Amino acid sequence: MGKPRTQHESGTAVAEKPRTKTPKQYKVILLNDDYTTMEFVVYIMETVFMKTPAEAIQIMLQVHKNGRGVAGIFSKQIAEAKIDRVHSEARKEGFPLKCVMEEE
Ligand code: TYC
Repeated sequence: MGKPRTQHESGTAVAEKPRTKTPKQYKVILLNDDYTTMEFVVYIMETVFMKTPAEAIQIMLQVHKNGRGVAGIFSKQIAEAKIDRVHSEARKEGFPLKCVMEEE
């Protein structure tokens, strides 16, 4: 589907400015640290980001080796909610685990 077109005075069809915006997407990036256990990171990947056990381990290892990794891509509101959940569950367990969001 193309942009809506309007008939200009000249007779030439010109594109209208779009009236709706496609919502921006945000990457949730998980950061490595030396204190959070691998087991807890895998648990977070499975429960907050709905990864399979195999995917959860793969992402955790990627973050452990490279310092950061993408946990998922979401709308702003969902990304913020997931980050809050990760931080509150981690603090409850005494882990410094941190994640940040980046516009796609
Ligand atoms: N580096 C941590 C350890 O060796 C494991 C870890 C992985 C921590 C990923 C955070 O986002 C993270 N226990």
